[in-house]
Amino acid sequence: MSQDVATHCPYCALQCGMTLRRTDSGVRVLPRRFPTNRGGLCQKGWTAAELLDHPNRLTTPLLRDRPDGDLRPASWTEALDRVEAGIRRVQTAYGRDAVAVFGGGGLTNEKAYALGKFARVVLGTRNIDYNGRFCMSSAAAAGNRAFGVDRGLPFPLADLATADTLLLVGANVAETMPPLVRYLVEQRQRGGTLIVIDPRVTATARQATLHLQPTPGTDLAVANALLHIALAEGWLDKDYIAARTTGFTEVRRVVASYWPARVEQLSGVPVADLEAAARALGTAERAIILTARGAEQHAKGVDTVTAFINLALALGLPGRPGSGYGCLTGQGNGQGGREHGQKADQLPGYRRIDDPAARAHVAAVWGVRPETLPGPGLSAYELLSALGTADGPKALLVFGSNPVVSAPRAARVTARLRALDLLVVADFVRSETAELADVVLPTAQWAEEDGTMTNLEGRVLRRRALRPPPAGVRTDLEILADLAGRLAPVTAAGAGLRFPVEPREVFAELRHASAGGIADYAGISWERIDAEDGVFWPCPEPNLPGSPRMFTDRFPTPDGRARFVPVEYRPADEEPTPDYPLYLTTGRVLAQYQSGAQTRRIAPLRTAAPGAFVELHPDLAVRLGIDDGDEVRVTSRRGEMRAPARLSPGIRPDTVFAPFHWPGTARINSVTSDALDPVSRMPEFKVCAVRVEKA
Ligand SMILES: Nc1nc2c(c(=O)[nH]1)N[C@H]1C(S)=C(S)[C@@H](COP(=O)(O)OP(=O)(O)OC[C@H]3O[C@@H](n4cnc5c(=O)[nH]c(N)nc54)[C@H](O)[C@@H]3O)O[C@H]1N2
Ligand SMILES: Nc1nc2c(c(=O)[nH]1)N[C@H]1C(S)=C(S)[C@@H](COP(=O)(O)OP(=O)(O)OC[C@H]3O[C@@H](n4cnc5c(=O)[nH]c(N)nc54)[C@H](O)[C@@H]3O)O[C@H]1N2
Ligand code: SF4
Ligand SMILES: [Mo]
Repeated sequence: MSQDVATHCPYCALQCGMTLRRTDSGVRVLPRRFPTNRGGLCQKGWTAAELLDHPNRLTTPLLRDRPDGDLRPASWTEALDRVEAGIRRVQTAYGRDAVAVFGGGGLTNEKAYALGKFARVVLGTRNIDYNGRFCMSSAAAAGNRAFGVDRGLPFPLADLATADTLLLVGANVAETMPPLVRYLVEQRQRGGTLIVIDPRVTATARQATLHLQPTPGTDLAVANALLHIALAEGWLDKDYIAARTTGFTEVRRVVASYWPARVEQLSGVPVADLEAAARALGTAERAIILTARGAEQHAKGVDTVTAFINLALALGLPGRPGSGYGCLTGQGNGQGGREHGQKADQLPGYRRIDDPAARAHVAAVWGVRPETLPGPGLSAYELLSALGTADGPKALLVFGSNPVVSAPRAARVTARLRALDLLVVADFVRSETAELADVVLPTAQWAEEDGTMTNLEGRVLRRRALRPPPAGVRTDLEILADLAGRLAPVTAAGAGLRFPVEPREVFAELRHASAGGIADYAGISWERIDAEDGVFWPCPEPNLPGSPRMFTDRFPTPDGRARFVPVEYRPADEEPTPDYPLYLTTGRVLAQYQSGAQTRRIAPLRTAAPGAFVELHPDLAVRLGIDDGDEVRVTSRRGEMRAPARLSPGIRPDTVFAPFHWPGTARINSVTSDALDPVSRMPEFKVCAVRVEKA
């Protein structure tokens, strides 16, 4: 006997279509054709079901009785009693903002929405933020500034294959979104040019027609140089600039000083390569520029993305067929997770929490008075580093993140988590963050609940349940409803608050809450998603099509035009010194996902990627007396990590690289910088100064 359900992978933003098959011997993954993955899956997708019945799976709440004691199994009543009492105690002693919430971009739209609502109307706290701050916040801020909207790709993924020139900046899609590679192959088979900008010869860079290899943190200068050259050569789209944009004069003035020889000095990219890249972009009929974390996770990430958007606008790309700028979003619901209210400054529908009209609209949907809604709270890293301090939050509820491994300057974050009066973690495994918790609440996995996700194209799609959660496990929506039932009567809003546990009901409410907002889901229904292979937002009316292609005739800014913003290069927050002479950059490998809480538990993935490593150039290794496989220590001003050396001639000799998927002594986030972008508050994960030595 078997039963099938058509759903999507639990991991990244590509949200590959898959079929889950339930048989007597367990759950199997089968590939499924969907417009994005066209039947492809990566190794993480193939093995995703292994966590469903894994021995590490949590099926009972866990409680810690004494700060130095161990976690022990407990009943739900006991666990929720503890959470309720802890929250009340903290609120009474320190006020409502002292209870904070940390969410995740892997949560469904329904859960992200419910979590934001829970924080604002049940807890009454301004302090809610999420791991998306570590992920796409710089591209989001730059997109809002230039286009008046932030949607990862403003066009369907399939457009990539038709671009004459495709530029990938800091994106290693061959490892982070493998099924996407087929579009790159198709693009080159049609005679297209693929340009990759990355300090390493990655699996993606190996496929490129042209690879630019800058020092980490210099992409902004590279982008300004590309625009400088395009301007000098007369490749700009003057009509487009005149008709569809504002602010070009100032950008032209700024890029005038980014002549290629100067940018070669700044970035290490040869003049000839800058010229070749500018020519390929400037003379293409159709060109697409994409950024990902390599360009964005910097203390100047917003300005770096802006520099690439300026280039795209000057070439007249956004809104033209087969052309444009886009950001490759990261987590499964990286896009939707930032639209529905788990960000410190946001209300559902991508509304701003400091906008009186937005507050009035959302308050009406929630049945509360607008003045009871808190204002903007702390951003993710600022929130984590304030925990347990005199003015900071004393209690934290975590849903869908593992900051002990993934936050920058993680030793400090871990110390802050330990200083809390109450740490509650909802998860399905004992993540490194759950290990520190006072209360762990076992929650359902992706194959056990319905919901919607919004993929990297802004396409809202359906996650479908194959089976109910195992006995003892509750869904995140049930947990929030349980807590709301216990705590809501003490809020100003009283008992009239609704916290449905049925995802479909939550989605119906989300549609109302988002109506009229930037990310308008009002016209999207689950039935439509099923019938249309997903619906692209904005979609304000049930009888209107969604919006696969944006900006075709106007931008959602007050005057309908896109905005150029002049941006100047500045060095990384921490440049190498004699004591810390090397650049460190960080990122991902194919077989592990994020903090690794899920994928480190899956045997084939553990075999494929058993542990951290430090990638360094053979010339550098000789200088440091390091052989391939030697245990090395990487030290920054904040801390150290150890892992085996992996020699690679493909990395710059002034730069080392480590993946961030592992905890303990192999945790690279013990080393990374906590410098933040002034606009997005994105941490500078992608560059800091380190020393490397044989351990
Ligand atoms: N296998 C796997 N896939 C994933 C994930 C995962 O954890 N594992 N996570 C998902 C998520 S949430 C995200 S956000 C995406 C991330 O997807 P990507 O952005 O593709 O992943 P990263 O490896 O973080 O960074 C990409 C590249 O940036 C380069 N880089 C480092 N510094 C710089 C720089 O200063 N400039 C430039 N131009 N490049 C630089 C790195 O060498 C790296 O190859 O992946 C998603 N997919
Ligand atoms: N050095 C360095 N650090 C980085 C990055 C980098 O490039 N370099 N990248 C950053 C980026 S882009 C990101 S996105 C972050 C991600 O880092 P994290 O936020 O730590 O992401 P995950 O490892 O996916 O953590 C998700 C946790 O929630 C659990 N979980 C999954 N789904 C659900 C759910 O539906 N409900 C609940 N309650 N729990 C769930 C999982 O088991 C896991 O423990 O890391 C950031 N950290
Ligand atoms: S590319 Fe992303 S969505 Fe597709 S199977 Fe791999 S992890 Fe899953
Ligand atoms: Mo991410």
